[in-house]
Amino acid sequence: MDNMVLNALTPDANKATPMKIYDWPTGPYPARVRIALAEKKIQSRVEFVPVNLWKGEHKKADFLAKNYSGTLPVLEVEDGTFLAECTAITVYLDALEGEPTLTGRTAYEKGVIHMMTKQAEIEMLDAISVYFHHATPGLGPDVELYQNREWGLRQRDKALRGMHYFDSVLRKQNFIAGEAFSMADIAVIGGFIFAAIVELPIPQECEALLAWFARMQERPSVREQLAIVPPIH
Ligand code: GTS
Repeated sequence: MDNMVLNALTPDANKATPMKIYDWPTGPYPARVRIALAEKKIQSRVEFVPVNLWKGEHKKADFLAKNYSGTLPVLEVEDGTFLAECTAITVYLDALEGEPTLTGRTAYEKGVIHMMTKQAEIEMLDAISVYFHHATPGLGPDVELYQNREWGLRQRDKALRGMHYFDSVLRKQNFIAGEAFSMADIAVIGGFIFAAIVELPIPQECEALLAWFARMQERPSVREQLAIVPPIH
């Protein structure tokens, strides 16, 4: 095969399209992926594409073609296919390269981290998100086409119970999913970020949870992300 044909067939690393992350930089869910990228030190492999939530760009047809659910973040991998959902994106990024491992090494670690990440979403982060969209002005009348204040307030209370649950977890172990930092810690940090945005204070009696969050802020990945969101109280 002559060189010209060979060159046409061989992927050129310098010409490879970088991965893209469609997100909104200060958003609590995008923060999860940004923290994961910083932990893995692979931010330079990614180009960030802003999608303006406040203008409802995530509900427009061209974005829905990337993610049916119309939520951020979305990862576009080098071959042009899309991955939505923070957990799925983090699993993908974690498998690429680098330390620390965020999604576990053994079968048991992987299972526990997945479970605790899901609980962080159900019991805290997603509940705060529902509170934001239903019981506050949320993204504004053009985007929030249906609101149910009662449902939002119930979810706020659920999130407060979730904070007590994670406090009880952290009274027995140093990290959300055991004795190592993981994707589950990042999901609860997302909850703290959303709590700050909606001005929902973490109950002072959740001492283990607050002490854990102070430890989390010693990590550069977390500090850098918190620097661009409202102060956490
Ligand atoms: N389960 C999804 C995930 O884990 O990725 C939830 C993603 C999500 O709700 N993202 C927010 C969103 O798109 C972004 S942000 O609020 O954190 O900035 N919200 C817009 C909407 O209309 O729900």
